[in-house]
Amino acid sequence: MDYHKLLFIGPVGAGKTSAIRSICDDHENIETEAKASDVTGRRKPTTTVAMDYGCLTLSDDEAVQLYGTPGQARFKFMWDMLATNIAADCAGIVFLVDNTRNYPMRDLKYYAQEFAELISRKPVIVGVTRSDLRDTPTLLEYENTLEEMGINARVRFIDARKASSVLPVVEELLQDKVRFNEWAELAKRAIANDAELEEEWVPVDASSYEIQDYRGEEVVMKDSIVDDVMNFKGVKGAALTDDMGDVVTSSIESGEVNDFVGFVSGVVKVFEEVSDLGKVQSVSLRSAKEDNITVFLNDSEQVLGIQSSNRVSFRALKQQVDDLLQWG
Ligand SMILES: Nc1nc2c(ncn2[C@@H]2O[C@H](COP(=O)(O)OP(=O)(O)OP(=O)(O)O)[C@@H](O)[C@H]2O)c(=O)[nH]1
Ligand SMILES: [Mg+2]
Repeated sequence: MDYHKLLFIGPVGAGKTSAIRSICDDHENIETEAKASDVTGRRKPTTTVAMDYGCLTLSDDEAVQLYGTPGQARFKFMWDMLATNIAADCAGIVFLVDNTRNYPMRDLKYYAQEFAELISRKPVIVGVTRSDLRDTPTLLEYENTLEEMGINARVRFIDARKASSVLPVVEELLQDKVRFNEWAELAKRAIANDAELEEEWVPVDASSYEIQDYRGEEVVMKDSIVDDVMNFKGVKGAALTDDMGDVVTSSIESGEVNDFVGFVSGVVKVFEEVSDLGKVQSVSLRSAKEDNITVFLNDSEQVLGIQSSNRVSFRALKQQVDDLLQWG
């Protein structure tokens, strides 16, 4: 049997697990799903903690092994393991992006950077999911962003729940690399399977699948964001302040650090006025020896300060906070 590998990457909830489940043999994939105990759970009941695996048999002597990454940055150790080891010899990458997230282009850039080495030497198709719920950004915007990043990838809208939508992407990535050529037959069977899958996966409690579509409204941080942030690896404390710099809630013991977080909100307003750099989203004080302090500002003029170990990457922290802000 000749095996070909494909790797599915992309942000939380983009549909990596769903896509692998939809096309693998008998939908018998291996998932390492955990009940999403954090804010992800408000959007979907489970999240991948290690990896997804499924096998798609093409013929008696060829099969495709489908690997999926966890989307959450706190399971990042698996990204390396998949990209440099388990799926380093993959035939291509399916890069899924969720069109309903607040900043899909930011997601695209973030995961493109994290998987840059693999992306530079493999064919990539960007599959934009949930376009039935939100049709912007357009494919052209994705194409332009990819071009700016110097990434040569095709972009398609896909529905990760449906084999009939995922299979053409698999075909596009593999057609030159496999002997198998009965894709049309496979697609026909897939359409039949889609109906089966829909029956199988009707959620019992439909409300848990409800999607809060972000359409540019203001994001308001809840007090509980402090507890949520404390679950991030390497975070030692968090403080939420109002636009006057008064602490609303904090898990940071040092009064000076709390004051500093509040102080930043005032300074940033002045900074935005005198510079023409536009809106400041975060300010980070990085230390070579001690903890870092990062202050995130949002449109509601609340301020979230995070004290974290200097080993925590700012980019990973920012991505996690972004995840919280759109689901919190
Ligand atoms: N409406 C709609 N829902 C979709 C589409 N694609 C996927 N979904 C849903 O989006 C959710 C995706 O969840 P998962 O497949 O667990 O996402 P994931 O990328 O594996 O997420 P993590 O493992 O947490 O990183 C599921 O509830 C799917 O049913 C789409 O095109 N439209
Ligand atoms: Mg998953």
